[in-house]
Amino acid sequence: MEMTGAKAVLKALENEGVEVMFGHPGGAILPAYDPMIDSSIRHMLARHEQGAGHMAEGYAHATGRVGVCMATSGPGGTNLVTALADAYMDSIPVVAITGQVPTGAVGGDAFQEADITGITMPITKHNEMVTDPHRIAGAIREAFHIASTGRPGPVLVDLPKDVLNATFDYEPAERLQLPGYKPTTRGHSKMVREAARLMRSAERPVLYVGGGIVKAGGHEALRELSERLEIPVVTTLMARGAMPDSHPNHLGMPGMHGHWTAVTAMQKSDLLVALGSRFDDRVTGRLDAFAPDARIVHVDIDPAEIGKNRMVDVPIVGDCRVVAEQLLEALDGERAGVDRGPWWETLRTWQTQHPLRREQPEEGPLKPQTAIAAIGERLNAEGGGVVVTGVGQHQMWAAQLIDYEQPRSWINSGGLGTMGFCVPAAIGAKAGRPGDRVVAIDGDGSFQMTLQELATAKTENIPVVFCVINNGSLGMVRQWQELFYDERFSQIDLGFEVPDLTKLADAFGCPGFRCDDPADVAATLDKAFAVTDSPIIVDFRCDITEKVFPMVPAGASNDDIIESAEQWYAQVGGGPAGGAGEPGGEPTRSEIPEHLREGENVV
Ligand SMILES: Cc1ncc(C[n+]2csc(CCOP(=O)(O)OP(=O)(O)O)c2C)c(N)n1
Repeated sequence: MEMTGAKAVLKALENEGVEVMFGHPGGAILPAYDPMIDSSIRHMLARHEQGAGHMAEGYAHATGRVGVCMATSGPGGTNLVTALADAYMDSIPVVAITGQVPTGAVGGDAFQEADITGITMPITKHNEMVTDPHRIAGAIREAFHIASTGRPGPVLVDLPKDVLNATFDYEPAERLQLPGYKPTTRGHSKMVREAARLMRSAERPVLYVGGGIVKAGGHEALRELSERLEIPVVTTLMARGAMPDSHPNHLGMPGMHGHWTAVTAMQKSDLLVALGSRFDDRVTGRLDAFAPDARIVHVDIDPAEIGKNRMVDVPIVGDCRVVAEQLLEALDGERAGVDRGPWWETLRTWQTQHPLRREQPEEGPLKPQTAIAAIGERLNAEGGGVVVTGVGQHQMWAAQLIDYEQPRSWINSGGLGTMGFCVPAAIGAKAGRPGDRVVAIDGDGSFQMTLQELATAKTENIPVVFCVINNGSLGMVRQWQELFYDERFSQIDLGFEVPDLTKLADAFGCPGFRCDDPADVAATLDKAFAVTDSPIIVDFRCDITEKVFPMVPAGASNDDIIESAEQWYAQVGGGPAGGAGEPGGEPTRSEIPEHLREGENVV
């Protein structure tokens, strides 16, 4: 069939089952925006390409399908870069389509030319500039296949304008031409048997579960493994929801701001079964002091992950669901292993001795933890939904304090830690799951990085509840400056008033509410959740001085986990100089002991 390259792009996307995509037009991609008018695909017009990229991520994360974003050449493509890097770090399947200057102009510094395949080489799973229209269908087919199979990730297809404009005889891509690309999904049976043997015989095992289990749809097999072998589970920041928080075998989140019991169970374990987790430094703390007595079984679809950070005893390359099912099979009919009673007794004791702590004085100020926990309770009271966050303290509290019962009910930027992720990702999540409640919990700093996408939410009719945990500051940076920089607060004040979030809501045509009194939180959420036909903003004005605990200082060992400000100051001496809402004053702390100092690590 005769058609233009641009039409072929839309046709190829339709053939992949794309229903919605996110983008922003411009000169080089203009030809592809024309046939969109006649296409079944809904295009949502983002206000900034970074927003379009995060929307595609939010959509992919919430649905498990590939998210699609589109941008023009040059600045359009470079604006996508942060979102692509984010998707790469968190293994999110995204296909990005970019326009490019005509092939004859490539390399000549033409207007809006940028070498986007070169720029995104290290942050995409694969990318390609298509120089022949006959290749369009195949390139797009392969992009979807590569993005969604094996370890998922972003793929970029760059389309020069003359290729989009060319008329040619279109044929759909029948066969994939990827001879070298064959992800291994089944684990090696000998390794699986060996892993099963260790899992039966370990005295203090822990299932250390990462985002890979969610991507593989392995949550049911995980639960069965844990129940059958009585092995406790920890779920990383990327895996929240993979094991229900209400399940008694679930110890919560490990890592820098993880539950004390989850962190310590890993430290003291004699066997860690890592399922789709990557021994990230936020989980391991100082690597050479991490889980010193543990043998390691590491299951990952990406062979490059295995042994990357920690020596492995039993490496298993494969899909987490498939391997978990293989493990169940291997364990079938076997005698129960050792008595796990003493291990569970220890864990239960720790759980009672080391609960997450939070306090809320009746008279205020409103604690951010109070607002966040209330949002979670409100959401779970109506049967759950999807929580999306920005990056900072609010993200950690939302991971700690909200119960996640389902996979894909928690979306955040874990690997790259991208402020500005929340607003657009929440829009994408809601676009993919219009029947589910989507609540965005953002920091005032993160919110201000992409708040222009509220316009997209409004005009595309995406009713997300945007809760801003407004502490007037870059809270997480403030926390580090308080703890590690002698309370020398540098460049963290945002102020509570600029922008005035209720007026901002008004400007975007959304309802906006403010709440700064703990007594009003429930009523404010009732009002906010009653709005289902518009995006809505809630400005929770919170105590600026709160800190996220537990905390393993960056570069410290997990054995040095700190549970409260009191414990921190008892160890390092002194106390916080400023009162509530009053940063500053004379630093009173003595030198921080070396093992608790901030390492060469990032906030
Ligand atoms: C794009 C980007 N720039 C800078 C940072 C470093 N950073 C991490 S947390 C944080 C502060 C976040 O402030 P806010 O969004 O208000 O959340 P809070 O910590 O107050 O909850 C900063 C600046 C980052 N993660 N991402």
